[in-house]
Amino acid sequence: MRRLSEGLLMIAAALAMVPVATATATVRATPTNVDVSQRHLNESEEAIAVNPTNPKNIVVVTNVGHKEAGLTAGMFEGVSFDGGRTWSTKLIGNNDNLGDACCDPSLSFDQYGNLFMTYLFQVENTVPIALSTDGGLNFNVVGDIVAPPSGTPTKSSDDNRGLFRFVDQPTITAAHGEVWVIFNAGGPMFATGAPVSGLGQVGSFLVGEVVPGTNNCTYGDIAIGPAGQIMQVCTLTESGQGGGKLFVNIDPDGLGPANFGDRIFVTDTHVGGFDFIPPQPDRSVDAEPGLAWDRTGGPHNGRVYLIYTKEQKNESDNTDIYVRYSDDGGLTWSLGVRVNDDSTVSSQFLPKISLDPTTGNLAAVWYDSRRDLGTGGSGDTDGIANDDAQLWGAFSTNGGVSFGVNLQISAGTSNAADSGNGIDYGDYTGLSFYGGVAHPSWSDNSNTARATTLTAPCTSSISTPRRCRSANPTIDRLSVCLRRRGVDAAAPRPMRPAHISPKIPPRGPCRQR
Ligand SMILES: [Ca+2]
Ligand SMILES: [Ca+2]
Ligand SMILES: [Ca+2]
Ligand SMILES: [Ca+2]
Repeated sequence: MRRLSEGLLMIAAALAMVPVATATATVRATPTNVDVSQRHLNESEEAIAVNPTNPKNIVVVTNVGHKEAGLTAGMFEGVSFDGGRTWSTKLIGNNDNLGDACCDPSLSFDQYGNLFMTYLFQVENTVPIALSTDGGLNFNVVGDIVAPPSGTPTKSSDDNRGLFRFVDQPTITAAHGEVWVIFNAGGPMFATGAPVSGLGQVGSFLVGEVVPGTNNCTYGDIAIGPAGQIMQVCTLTESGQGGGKLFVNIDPDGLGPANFGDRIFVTDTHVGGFDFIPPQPDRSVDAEPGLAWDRTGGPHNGRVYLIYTKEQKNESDNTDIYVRYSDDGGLTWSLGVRVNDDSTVSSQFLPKISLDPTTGNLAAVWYDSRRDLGTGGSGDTDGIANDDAQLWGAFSTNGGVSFGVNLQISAGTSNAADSGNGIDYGDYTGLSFYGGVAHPSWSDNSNTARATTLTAPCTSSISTPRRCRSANPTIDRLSVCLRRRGVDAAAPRPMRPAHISPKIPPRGPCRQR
């Protein structure tokens, strides 16, 4: 987060165990939601990761509202060894061995069972890398990414202004014997990686490099391809409600000597860096692009997926979730496939995508206001349309060509403003898909004003139906079937000059993201 104030929704880390069926869709009931945090204060911005060497081992780390908790630093952590049914919880980064953690946790397990975490400090403009080799029970800092030595080539002379003046929005990804972290370094994106050869065997991080053409491009993700190549995505610009352009850059040899190449334009989103929508009225949203790269060796091996939010008409608040994919390493991209299958003009926002490394299937989750028409009922807390939300999700079993009937994952309906924390749900949700089970985590205040971290062991069986042949179609599902899935087929628009916005000033103890 970084642009942060206090409080939020209790995070319900919903572990959605969602085995993906292959036949006609059978959407089961909303999965059991598990309140991971069990705190009576706010959490936001959930990271979640499933251990591939023990899929019953799941870890959630979130922001907490510091002021309301009387804290100066710290994040919430939940660790499960029973597939998410029960959790041991504690605060970390509260001036313990992880230092003064502000926020913005990002987690990634690798194939050895290493759990990497990055986050932001309250004070220092460096980015810590922490490692756990016991399934999240204990972390130690194994790296602290600092500004490169003066004079380090950055490929693009315009991109090194204010380097490490602040740091924001770090993301970490580990796979294929590498671990990579990327973050906004006070203007441009800055990336570095380290080799990993086994449990606890992590080499030194590279000096790091500025990613070309990424000044004021942020809020993105980083992914590792089947050959060890690296892709980053970010969204221009850092601020404002208009514009919204997604770019990717590729480092073709990962830890090898080649640097990230020039940026590649993917699509317009109409979602600015701080785009205000009724269900996220205090914090606003960005397009929150995310990546997933298929390394399975299966039929779509090498395909890289990009999820993002698009506002249909700029400032209409009708945001939708789209996925595109590339089969040539990011040079060209498919048309966007709309993931949310509602027929409303409500907001869908803060998407997350995850690829099951055991199958290549995709899961996606997002907050969704489709059931808040302002007419009461379980989807509306206050008689006002499009200001309440639930967590919804969908699967794709055909390489992102289409997504299945959407599933309501959160049992309750949340109102972000009611949390009083100033940053609503924060800037992202969590999702980890492994072994046919998707584990989302999100902020939820459906039972209290504060936001708790929920997870939902989902045992629903859903698929990617192309036909309406359900045995027990509901009205909602019929409406899905009667509507053609939206395809974002608009031709790319000519690029406008990048609008360089003034930086968002610091707010509160944590600076703006
Ligand atoms: Ca390289
Ligand atoms: Ca907009
Ligand atoms: Ca919408
Ligand atoms: Ca409402």
